[in-house]
Amino acid sequence: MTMKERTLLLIKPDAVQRGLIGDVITRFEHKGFKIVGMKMLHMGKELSKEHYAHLVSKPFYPDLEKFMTSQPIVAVVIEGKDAVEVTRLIVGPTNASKAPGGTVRGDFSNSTSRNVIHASDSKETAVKEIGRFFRPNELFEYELNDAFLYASDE
Ligand code: IDP
Ligand code: MG
Repeated sequence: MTMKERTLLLIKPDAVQRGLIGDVITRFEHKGFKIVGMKMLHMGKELSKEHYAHLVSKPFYPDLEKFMTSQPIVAVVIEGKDAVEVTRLIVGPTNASKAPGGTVRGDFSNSTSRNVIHASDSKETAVKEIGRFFRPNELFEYELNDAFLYASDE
């Protein structure tokens, strides 16, 4: 069943440092998703431990936390048809070295740990993760339309 959904993206420090914020967001706009929330923030250690709770016991966690808290990130909520599943397809597999061309990770990274972007992995996770990064009044309801293209310049 197709559904209007929201999901969370995090543009990771490597992408921010490399000047890829716009390129990454463009992929989702061109696919037809609507941006309904967006902010730059510094992820603290506590937030990292909460966000990556499923990975805290892994040997690579200390490096992941150091990386994710090292520089600002950009959090984006997008909305559209089957947003969670379709977004994961656009993002590509975790190991960017193996990610197909055409995916964000396949096109912009060659690393598992510095893989440009996070995307929620299920509808339930998406709801939790959006609530972790955004207050309700930081998310917006609006219609996309082309009326501005016809605005009078007089
Ligand atoms: P995902 O980002 O594709 O959902 P997760 O398994 O949830 O993948 O892992 C979260 C993040 O942790 C990855 O995007 C990557 O940055 C990092 N990570 C996952 N597995 C490894 C690993 O084996 N080595 C180093 N970093 C990893
Ligand atoms: Mg994940």
